[in-house]
Amino acid sequence: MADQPLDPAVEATAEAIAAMEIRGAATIAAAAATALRTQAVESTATTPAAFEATLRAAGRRLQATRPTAVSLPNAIRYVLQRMDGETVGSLRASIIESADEFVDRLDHAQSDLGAVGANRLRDGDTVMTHCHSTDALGCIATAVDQGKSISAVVKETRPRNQGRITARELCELGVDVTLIVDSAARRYLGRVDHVLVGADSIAADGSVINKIGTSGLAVNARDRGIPVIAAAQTIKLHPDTLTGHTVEIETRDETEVLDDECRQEIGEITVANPAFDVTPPRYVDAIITERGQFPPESIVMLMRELFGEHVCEPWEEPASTTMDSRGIDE
Ligand code: RI2
Repeated sequence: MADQPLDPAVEATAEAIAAMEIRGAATIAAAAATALRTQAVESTATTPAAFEATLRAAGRRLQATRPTAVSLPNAIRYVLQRMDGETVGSLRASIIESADEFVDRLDHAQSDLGAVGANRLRDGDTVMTHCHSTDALGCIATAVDQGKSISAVVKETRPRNQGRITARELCELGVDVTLIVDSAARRYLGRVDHVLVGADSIAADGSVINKIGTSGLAVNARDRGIPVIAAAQTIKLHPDTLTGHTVEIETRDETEVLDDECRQEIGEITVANPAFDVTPPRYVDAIITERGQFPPESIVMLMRELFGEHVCEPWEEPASTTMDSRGIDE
């Protein structure tokens, strides 16, 4: 069966995710689902098998862009698992419907999660944030909507400084913001009531995989007696960890840390740029999801309920590609 070309929108989305022009776990998930939808709408495949193969190829292209945020494969799984039909038209309709449904569920999940998270925030509280998380900001936005006065100490979050995005968005909400460099965090922990972070993946043991620097912040917060909350929609739950797999930590280009000119001035060194780290569950007080608040150790119950025992990878080619599921030779 000849490969159908991927739609340019899929390629453009994949490149934008890899370059972090599209970033943030939930935003990446929505972009991937939307790209699959576009692939379905624009596909020129004339047989059901060719259409399915192209959608799977699009899924693989999108999935290969960033390895740590499980919202990406979870989004692709949601859409491709629901690809169903006997004709190209009905297959296309099933992808459009499931992609739209996925994006709609994301929006609802974030607002439901925000309502749960806001319950933890009291009028007059100060929150310390790390990186930029739409789920974490959703909690603060809801608390502000409820009339609570919230202040924030916002970590800059080297090397890409996503804390500045957080500072700007919190400012727009009317939150009083103090921006600090990452190394000032311990000094300011004594002035905050909560550490509130997002997540790129949650493992079955309750570990929180989030932007590099989260684990050190959580250890310091525990030492100071400040509760650590991770805001994470259930698309951040990593099903592979139910069967013993670990979460791959993305390593990004060293030029994010040091430009070529600086590097040449310093001399021959190794520059390491891991994008994420793992915070063990003992440093996390609560994981906030759209299904409620969970102690990290009990998140595995929710994962089993949502994913069951068997997690499929619908972007992979079936074992035999010489004949499609209707028994038609390709
Ligand atoms: P939301 C981001 O990763 C941050 O680590 C953030 O905590 C996480 O995604 C979750 O984002 P990156 O894409 O889904 O900036 O809460 O590397 O927006």
